[in-house]
This record gives sequence, structure tokens and C-alpha cells, in this order.
Amino acid sequence: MSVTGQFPAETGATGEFVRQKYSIRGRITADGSSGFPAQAGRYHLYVSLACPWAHRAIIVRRLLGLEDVISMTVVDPVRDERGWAFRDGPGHTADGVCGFQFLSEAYLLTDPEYTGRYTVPCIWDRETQRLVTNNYPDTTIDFETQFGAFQKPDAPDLYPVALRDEIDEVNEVVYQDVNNGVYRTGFAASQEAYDAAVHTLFARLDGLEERLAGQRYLVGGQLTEADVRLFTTLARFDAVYVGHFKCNLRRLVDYPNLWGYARDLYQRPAFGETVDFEHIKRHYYMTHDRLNPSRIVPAGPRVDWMAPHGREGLGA
Ligand SMILES: N[C@@H](CCC(=O)N[C@@H](CS)C(=O)NCC(=O)O)C(=O)O
Repeated sequence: MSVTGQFPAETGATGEFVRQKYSIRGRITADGSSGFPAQAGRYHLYVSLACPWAHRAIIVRRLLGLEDVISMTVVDPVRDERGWAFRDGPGHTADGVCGFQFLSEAYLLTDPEYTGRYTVPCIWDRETQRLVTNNYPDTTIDFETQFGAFQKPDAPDLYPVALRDEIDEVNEVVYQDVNNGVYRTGFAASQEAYDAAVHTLFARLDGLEERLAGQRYLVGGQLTEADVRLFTTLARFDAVYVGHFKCNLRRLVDYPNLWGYARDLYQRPAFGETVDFEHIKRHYYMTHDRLNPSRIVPAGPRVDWMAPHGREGLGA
């Protein structure tokens, strides 16, 4: 079994990991002006519980109470050269919506000429029988800003107008250095590319550690989209990135503030109950053959995510 395209198609001239550009970029809008109006029961989210980009959408859907509005299917965490597949198993199921066996079917029905990767998360439209988007940064923003009429009454405002500029700024550096930084480190194909990526990653984590010393959340005094985006990488850090991706200057548990912050979020159902360490570990260790040819999944780490975090009193 091998993973298509990871090497060398996603490797640049000096061995650096280059992420593919997103290719399906429809938007769902409250007023329907984009051609995809926000409606209950119309859209279906395909996710992997292992994938940090998909995990954002799962958390936001839950935080906003959109579970009955946007349905969801979880893929088998282990991916082979055919791409993500739907099967019944622990924490994942066959595709009850379209009866797809592979996620590729959704992409090829949308565009028979599609040549990109078949990625999660992506959103299927029952009405037009096509994918609306696989562009994950838009997905959570659309749930937050376009599905207002369908959110639960006490849903948090994760993308408040007054904080958007700061959230966007934080998201950009967190994306470059942390969310994608762990992939740049893990998939580096030269020592030089690895060295550059790993030091950039940890310099940014050091900065975030300082930022979170006196404030509970990344931006403003409230939970926002920025916290969701950082969390999904932190949740995977010690379980897979430290070992499998060689992000090992420090572990998450070595950063008192970041570790407390991650536990503070984890201890809320939308975060903790959507983390599946079995899917996470099985996916990374069993899918990237080049990095782990034995496909052995490690037992640890043993970490207490429910330990008190003591961050309740921190302000903005
Ligand atoms: N769509 C985005 C991010 C989503 C993404 O990378 N998802 C991964 C899982 S974490 C995936 O579905 N990969 C499938 C593949 O590469 O074949 C991208 O292309 O960079």
C-alpha cells in the first residue's frame, strides 16, 4: 500500500513540502447568492477524525449545534492508494448518503476531469449532486457566518466582526508555522528543509506559549475560530507529530501554558468528545509508508487530558 503523490509531487526543489492548492471553492451563503443557499438537511460533510483540517469543521459544527442541519460521514482512518474509503468499523461507517465506497467518487461526479487529491473535509450538496467545496478554511467560516438561522440559540460567535482582523492575522501565522508547519517538518525530504521547518515551528510555539501566559484564549477574551484552528494541531502533537513527524524539540506537555490551554479546550464536549486518538494514530502511522514502513502504531503516549488546567481566571 502506498500513498499517491506524497513524494515527490509535493516536494519542492530543496526538499520542502509543498501543499497542493485547493480546487473546489464554492461558498454556502445565507442569501443563496453563491448558488448554494444555507439550508437544513441539504449539505453533507465528509470528514476523517484523524485529519486536523476536517476536525475543525467537526468541532465548529458541534459548538454551533448544527449536527441536525449538516449531516456527516466519517471515513476509514487508514487510506491507501485509492484514497479515503467508506467502511463500517470503529468510529466510521459506510456512506449512507450517496452510497460511495470511495471519496474519489464524490470528486469525479463533481468534475470528471478532476486530477487533484481527494481530500477531507469536503461538503456534498444533495440538491445539485456535487461537491460545494474542499477548501477547509472557508468551511468553518461559512458555518459560523452563513448558518446563523440554524445555529442553536446560545451558540458562541466564533468569528465576531470586531475581532476578525486579529483572528485572520493569528490564523495566518498559526497556519504557516504550526498547522502546516508540522507537515512541512514531517514531510521534509532533505535535512535542510527539515531543519528550517522544525525551528520555525518551535519558535512559533514558544511565542504562543508566551501569548497564552496571561490570556485564556488566543484572541480577545472569548473562544474564537483561532482557538479551534490551533487546537486541532495541539491535540495531535504528542500522539503523532512528536514521533512520526519528528517535531521533537519539545512535547506539548513541556509547555505549561499551551498544555493548559489545550486541556481547557479539550475538557469541553465539542473539543474532547471529537478527538479520537485511535483514528489519529492509525491514520498517520498506517498511511504514510515512507515515514513508517512497518505500519506499527505506537502504544503511547499516556497523557492526562482531563487534569485540571487552572486557566478559568485568565482574562483577555
Ligand atoms: N484540502 C487541503 C487540506 C486537507 C487535507 O490535506 N486533508 C488530508 C487529510 S489530513 C487529505 O484528505 N489527504 C488526502 C490525500 O492527500 O490523498 C489541502 O489540499 O491541502
